[in-house]
Amino acid sequence: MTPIRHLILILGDQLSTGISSLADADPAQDVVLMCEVMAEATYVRHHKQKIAFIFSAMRHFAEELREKGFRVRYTRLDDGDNAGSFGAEVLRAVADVAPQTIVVTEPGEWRVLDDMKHWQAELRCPVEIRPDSRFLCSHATFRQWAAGRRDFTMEFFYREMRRRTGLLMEGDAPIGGRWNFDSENRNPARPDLFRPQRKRFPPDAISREVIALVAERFEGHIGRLDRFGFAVTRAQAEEVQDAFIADYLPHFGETQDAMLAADPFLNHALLSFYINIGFLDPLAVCRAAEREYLEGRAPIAAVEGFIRQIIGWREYVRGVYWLKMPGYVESNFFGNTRGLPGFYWTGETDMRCLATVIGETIEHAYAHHIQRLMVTGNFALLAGVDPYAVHEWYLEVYADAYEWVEAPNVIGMSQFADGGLLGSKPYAASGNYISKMSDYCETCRYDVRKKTGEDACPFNALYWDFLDRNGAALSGNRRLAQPYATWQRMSDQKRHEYRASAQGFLKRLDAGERV
Ligand code: FAD
Ligand code: DLZ
Ligand code: SF4
Repeated sequence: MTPIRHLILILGDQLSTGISSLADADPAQDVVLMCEVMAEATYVRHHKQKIAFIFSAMRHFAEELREKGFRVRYTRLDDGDNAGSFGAEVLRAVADVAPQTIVVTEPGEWRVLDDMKHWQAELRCPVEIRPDSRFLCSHATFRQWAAGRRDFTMEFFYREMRRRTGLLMEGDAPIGGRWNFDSENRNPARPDLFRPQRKRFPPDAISREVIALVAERFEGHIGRLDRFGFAVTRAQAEEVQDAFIADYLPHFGETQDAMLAADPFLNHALLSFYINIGFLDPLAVCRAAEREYLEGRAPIAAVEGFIRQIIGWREYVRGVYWLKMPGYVESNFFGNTRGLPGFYWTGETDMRCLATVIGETIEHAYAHHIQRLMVTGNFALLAGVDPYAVHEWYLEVYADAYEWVEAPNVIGMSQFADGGLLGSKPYAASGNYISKMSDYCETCRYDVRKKTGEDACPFNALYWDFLDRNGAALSGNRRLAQPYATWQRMSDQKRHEYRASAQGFLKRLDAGERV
């Protein structure tokens, strides 16, 4: 038998045939290794649907590689000799296959890269870790962009990315004369009975087998499995992309910040799962969106808004993650210590907004951006929850969550725990914002118009208490000058009522009472 040249390790979020670890792969000389391992499924207790989605997608991808002629060594979670972690599985494979070199594309999470860096010495086999070329901005380019810069504003990074990709550009100038059309987006919630239903894929035999495995092995994890409808092959993910481009993209911006109890998805793309796992290429998705504008089928505001999320925010948060890790996830600007309220695991709260978003999260392993930011994130921020606990929750419950993208969004954008690297002010808001952008308040047991007292929307007093509590850290922030001036203008009595109302609520929360 010819000796094995490369043992190519492909991780669960590297399911792209164009991935750098496969760039020079030769089925005659190389072996691909894929493994379902307990360490990855439990380092945080991922949502059941997330585990099922990743395992099913991995199994389908292994089939795709086999059809291309590759030898794939695939370890299932329930294989008797499964060694339980990436390192231990690679060790087992090296002993069996004796490759000349182990080849892997750099992982998306710092903890995995840190572990991999020891493999060469531990396994006594050369390990080649290749850059992940699926991202448009390399670590070096981001470091260069960030070097010496005090203002990390995403908008400036985004403009660079527009220039580099040529997306929506006319020479050096942005198409339409502006870089950003956000002012034309973001309308409040409006039901649209004609919005097409989202595509769901009934589980095939592979998914059914995986779902049964997950139900048995991960019973205590959050989430329902009976609603599983994820695309689990590249072809299915492309169907989701095509449906988004045709049916939802033209209205993308309009409802970007809206929330409706009867419609968890509105015009959102539902593509993050597939882009993050490697089924869809981010640049190709953006080119497809750009084509819709160029051929007159979608307005510039919608297409620019969508492209900005991908070549702007997505690339930017990855850059920040690798620039600031390993310390970043420990950031705690406000020194918050409260535990995450129990209702984050059950949705059992009288606050309709939180009950709805958490309920949808349990059902779909998905919530859209503004739900994550302004409902679950906003509440945790106002209540003073330890940002690390908030970070772990987000990493567990969303099927698109990997630390490189989740942590900057949670620690930075949502919890302001990095002290303002990502955002110039905290995304803190009273019930008024949620009331304006959603229909949740209409059926809530709390009254959004009441400011204090037992029946008042808890977000109202918590908002002022948050500003008051963190005055030393925030009152110098120019973007908060107006709310601080309003707080100062209030009578002592009014301020006392807000504080007492917030403290009463937090006391009930800490005592485990239903709130
Ligand atoms: P759309 O709203 O339709 O946006 C289109 C695409 O743009 C997304 O598919 C995604 O690829 C990209 N995108 C949009 N916003 C962001 C962003 N802020 N950061 C990175 N990419 C973005 N996104 C994740 O992929 N994984 C996470 O774990 C994650 N955690 C988040 C936690 C919080 C607190 C917040 C506020 C945001 C988080 N996001 C995360 C970003 C965003 O909410 C999701 O990307 C989006 O909801 C995915 O759904 P969609 O595909 O329907 O996105
Ligand atoms: C998230 C996840 C889970 C739940 N399980 C696996 C697994 O068993 N095998 C695997 O290769 N990848 C898994 N993943 C994705 C990894 O956690 C991800 O590749 C790393 O965190 C690096 O981003
Ligand atoms: Fe949420 Fe307050 Fe509205 Fe109730 S009234 S849904 S708690 S914002």
